[in-house]
Amino acid sequence: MKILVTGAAGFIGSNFVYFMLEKHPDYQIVGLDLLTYAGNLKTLKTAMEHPNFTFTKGDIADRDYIFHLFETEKFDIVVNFAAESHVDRSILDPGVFLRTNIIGTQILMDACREYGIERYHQVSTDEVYGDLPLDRPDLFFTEETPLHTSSPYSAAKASADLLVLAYHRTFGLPVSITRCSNNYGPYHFPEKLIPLIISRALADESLPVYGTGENVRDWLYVKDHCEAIDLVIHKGKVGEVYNVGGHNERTNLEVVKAVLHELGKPESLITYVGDRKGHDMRYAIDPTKISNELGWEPTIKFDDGIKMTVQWYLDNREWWEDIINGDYQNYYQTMYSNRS
Ligand code: NAD
Ligand code: TDX
Repeated sequence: MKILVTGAAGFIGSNFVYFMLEKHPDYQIVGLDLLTYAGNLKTLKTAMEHPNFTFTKGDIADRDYIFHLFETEKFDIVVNFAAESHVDRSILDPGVFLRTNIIGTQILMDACREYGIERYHQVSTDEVYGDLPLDRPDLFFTEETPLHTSSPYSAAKASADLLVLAYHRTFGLPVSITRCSNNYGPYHFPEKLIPLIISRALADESLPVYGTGENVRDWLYVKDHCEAIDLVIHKGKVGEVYNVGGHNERTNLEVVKAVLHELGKPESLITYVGDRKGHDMRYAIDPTKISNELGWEPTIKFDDGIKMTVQWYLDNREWWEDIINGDYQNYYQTMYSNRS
């Protein structure tokens, strides 16, 4: 079995590569990544030493490159993680989100049609459903919840989902989609909430919490997400969407405080800053379908996962210090100055 993993040098893609190399020692894995600001080859250093892993640098929105790769490699399964993934960046500059997240998806699926595959899997997000009100804890996103996006990022992801389902219905492409809640764990880029808080708290710097910090996210340890995708690509029904989440809802303030507690840092570092435009209030996944049909259950509780994550960042300082000492400084200035 030969699997193409796009976005392999990013957070979830790299975790998936390591997960699959261990779980399926007989599979060939080809990791593809454009190595944008979010892609980091150091993340794949150990995978590169594995005889069943190869890496190729390239752009999923480059049709000639993708078609040539598919013609040469003859993949059985394609799992598409490649994306522009940060909501705040999509508010500053939406264009690249449409190109990578929508056109890139189309080009990958065109190559699948041309050269044949057993399964095209799209890694999507709970953000395609929009948000839920804080005062209705009884409401959850199901696979039937209408798409109702808030940011250019989520609009691009939802557009891609529609295209994936259209390629199934119109061309019979064997597709599947997972829509997962917020992930956390090793190799999470420090622009995102949890690694940002860890790296800044360790330097005793202020911790920017948007608005009141009451927004709720449904956190899932990244390995549980990888397990869900592995199940869906092998046992999930073609043409279906599966929600993935572990009923781990936390307010942003609770998350920040949990990280501070693990690090032994004071809550006085918390600084309330101007809110994100269009900021979604609450995400909460109903994972009944994947649980009933495929037997998937999350294995890592949030309290354990956050301990493991903090420990990983303490043990792997070089990985994130290299990032935050580079262009990231300019990013932080642009994103967070004038935010009060
Ligand atoms: P990430 O930003 O860490 O990684 C994305 C990777 O894609 C990077 O390595 C980047 O270099 C690569 N990439 C970007 N544009 C590319 C292009 N044109 N061609 C090839 N590679 C390109 O993101 P992530 O958090 O790992 O997210 C991976 C996927 O999972 C995304 O599709 C995202 O929408 C989805 N998702 C993420 C979360 C989350 O909490 N992080 C939750 C649900 C779904
Ligand atoms: O500095 C910050 N302060 C803050 O309060 C940052 C970076 C975030 N936040 C808030 C915004 C969100 O309510 O924390 C919450 C989490 O923010 P992010 O880490 O940016 O994640 P989110 O916007 O929820 O999106 C994530 O989950 C769904 C991923 O980045 C997406 O790719 C995925 O689809």
